[in-house]
Amino acid sequence: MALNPYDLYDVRSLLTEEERAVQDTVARFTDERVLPIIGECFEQGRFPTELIPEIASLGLLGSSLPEQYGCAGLNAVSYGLICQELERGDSGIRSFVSVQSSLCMYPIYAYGTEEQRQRWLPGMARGEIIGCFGLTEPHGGSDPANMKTHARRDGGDWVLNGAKMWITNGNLADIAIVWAQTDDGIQGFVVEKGMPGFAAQEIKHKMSLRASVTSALYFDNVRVPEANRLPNVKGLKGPLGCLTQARYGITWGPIGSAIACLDEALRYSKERILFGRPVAATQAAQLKLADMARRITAAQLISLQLGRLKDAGRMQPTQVSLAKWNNVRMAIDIARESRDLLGGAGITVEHCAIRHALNLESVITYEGTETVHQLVVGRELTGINAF
Ligand code: TGC
Ligand code: FAD
Repeated sequence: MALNPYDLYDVRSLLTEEERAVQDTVARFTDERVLPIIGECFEQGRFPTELIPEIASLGLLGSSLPEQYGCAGLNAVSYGLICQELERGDSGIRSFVSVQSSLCMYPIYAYGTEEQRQRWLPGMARGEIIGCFGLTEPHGGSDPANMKTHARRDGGDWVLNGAKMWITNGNLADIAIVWAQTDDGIQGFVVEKGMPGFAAQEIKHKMSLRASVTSALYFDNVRVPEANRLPNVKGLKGPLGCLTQARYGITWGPIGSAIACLDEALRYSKERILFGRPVAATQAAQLKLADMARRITAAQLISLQLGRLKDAGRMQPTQVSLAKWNNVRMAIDIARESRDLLGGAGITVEHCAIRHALNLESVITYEGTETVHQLVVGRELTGINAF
């Protein structure tokens, strides 16, 4: 029996029935709703907000959180499959879901009070309240410990000053999870759109993640009530704990981009006749295609095992770093190689390879650059901190 070229090790057979159903549902959404419009959205530099209600009704926002907050209560592997199928469409759609789920709903759930959970999570699951996550600052995102944004206690309120840079969903968001230095260490605050002194400015002229909103956030004496402080975490481990959740999903997402690019390269190279035979009949093309399948297979197995560890409560941040590094590197290399196999046709948005390759330039940078993750693994091996 012929093997599935996008799943040579039949990783799907390791999934439960529920996990397969989740994957199929999101795959259908990507095929029917994302792929027909995404090239144009990328060209126009537009995030398709019209998809938000459907994304929400499929249960993709905060999908791992409990049902009592209006969420789907799915396991980590299902969340990974959601990321994979969305990113097969575009990294911008997966980014939207990652930020809402892992970087905004998760900290409210994990670090917030019951009142805060009830106040925000059900509306966020319905897609009626959109969040963004402000950690990175203009002077250097890799080193968030050097945070300049600060919050000063003033009576019953906090007064925030500072700026955040490169914030996904910034101009779409109704609330921002903002991390700020205080006299008592780094703390998280829920800043609401419209609070005086809070402004978001969209970053234009991007060549990557064009179907995603990216913004700078500014805080000029923004008065935030104590009720909007997330009380159950202090220190850098607060935002880093959210990053572990989001990075986990990002290990799966680029598998989707890579599968889309392999699919396109396979189809194109079988149809394109050069020197009297299909490009796919040449040894050079087959080496490239085989290498793509090899790397996708390894990435699928890494993410599935990572997901099983997460569901068993045994996943370690270093394991996430290794997977994020490996899988994004795998996908960006495959996207570039696929673009090459398409020749000149590969430079237009009618084909997906260049769009994925350009998007992955952001994915390899955000949520910890490739270098940051390599150094995390190096520190684990040697016991020496090289940052
Ligand atoms: P260190 O000072 O040693 O540790 C501080 C505390 O944090 C704990 N910790 C973690 N907790 C959970 N998850 C992790 N991954 C953690 N890493 C560390 C640690 O145990 C400690 O706790 P405690 O109790 O002892 O205080 O910090 P470090 O030396 O490990 O960190 C250095 C470094 C470089 C790894 C870290 O600063 C880092 O990861 N930098 C990269 C920053 C980054 O990734 N920013 C991403 C911004 S958000 C984003 O990009 C969203 S894009 C989303 C999209 O569109 O999809
Ligand atoms: P820098 O930290 O200045 O890094 C510059 C270079 O130095 C990199 O190559 C890096 O690998 C290298 N480097 C860093 N440390 C070392 C070292 N010790 N040794 C050797 N080399 C090193 N942030 C948010 O908070 N929220 C968001 O929603 C968000 N969304 C984003 C969306 C997009 C499209 C992009 C591009 C970024 C987003 N980010 C977000 C920011 C992202 O997390 C940062 O860009 C990333 O953490 C890197 O920070 P930086 O851009 O300041 O680069």
